[in-house]
Amino acid sequence: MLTTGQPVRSSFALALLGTLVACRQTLPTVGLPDTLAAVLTTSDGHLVSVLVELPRPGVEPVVRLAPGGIAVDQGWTLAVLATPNRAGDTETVVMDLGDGRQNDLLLSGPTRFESIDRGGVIVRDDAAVWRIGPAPGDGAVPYPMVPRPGGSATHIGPAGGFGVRVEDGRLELLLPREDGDWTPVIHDVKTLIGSWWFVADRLPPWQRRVVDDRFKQVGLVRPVQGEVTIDGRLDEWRGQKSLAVDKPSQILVGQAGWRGVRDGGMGVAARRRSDGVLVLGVRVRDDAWMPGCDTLTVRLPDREINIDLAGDTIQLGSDWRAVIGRDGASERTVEVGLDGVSQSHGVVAGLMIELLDSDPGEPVTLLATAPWPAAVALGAIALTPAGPERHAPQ
Ligand SMILES: [Ca+2]
Ligand SMILES: [Ca+2]
Repeated sequence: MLTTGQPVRSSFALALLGTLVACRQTLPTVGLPDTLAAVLTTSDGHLVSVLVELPRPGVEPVVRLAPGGIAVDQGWTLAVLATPNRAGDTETVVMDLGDGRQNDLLLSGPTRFESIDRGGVIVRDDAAVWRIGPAPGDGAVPYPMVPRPGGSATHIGPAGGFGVRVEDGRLELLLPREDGDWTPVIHDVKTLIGSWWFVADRLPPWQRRVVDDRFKQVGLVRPVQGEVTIDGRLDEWRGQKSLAVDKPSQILVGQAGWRGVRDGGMGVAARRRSDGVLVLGVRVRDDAWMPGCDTLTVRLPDREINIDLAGDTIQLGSDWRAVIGRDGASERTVEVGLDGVSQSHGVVAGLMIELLDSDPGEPVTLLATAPWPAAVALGAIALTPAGPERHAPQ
């Protein structure tokens, strides 16, 4: 139940094989899936959807997350939103994002989500297994076959060997070139509801829009050890890799009005000084500066600061300070010193950096390093080579 689209791809593989035999060519890589979509539940029971651009050797995987369950496969996309209410019931919305059909249903009593396929979502309650489709007004229909919950799924592509599984609370991928080694990508996972492999460039335009509108990239700011003077000048950061925030998948609000990297974008890096202070170095690019509106926000789970990019120095208490410099007309250089902020496994938990770009007569654009604070923890394993330390299962 966990793989769909196999017949399509298998017949494609057969057709491709026929062509190869006839032409005596080597196997091309065109047509191999380059993206994984998965819907999963987290350890705290939330439905979360993930897109992973398959990691290549030496290149970090790009992980994008969306709240709720969104199944994306070559040719169809289905969304499931499930909200438990106080009575212990679950308000469920199943949407076919291709034709706009939407089915709202209240599922009474404890409900477990088992899988998603083109026809809808499969759920289980105390009594039975049910299918809920996207047609408005349709109820839950008894589902004859009991799907296997979670576990691993393997996709037979033209080269074979793709796999996805949940192991010890981690979503892991198997890729053909990795000699049987599973790559962990997401942390804090309870169950795998469904997974699909596809070629992103071959998505129809409407599906591409769904992907770009709903799935947002998770980026981690990883501090390195080093000294830095908080003066708004980024000279000493030269040579340090920064996290670029300048792509549509990093725009949380106002994607339609964003006109590219010159309109608004930033690069973020971090250092941990020997005195323990965490320093962020941020280079912001904008085509029009709006005093009081263009704002850099540093967000941590228990605190946030808003930095007006038209200012020069902002002191917040005795422990946090920001200094803003200028580099030509279109760039601001910001250094932010944060005392008392800890990190583990090379990552500051829940750290998000946002840029609010406001231009005269235009709607605002909000770019961010991650879609929501908890997403940083979920995606942390993908972006730190060793991943968080995990205890053996009890
Ligand atoms: Ca400096
Ligand atoms: Ca702008």
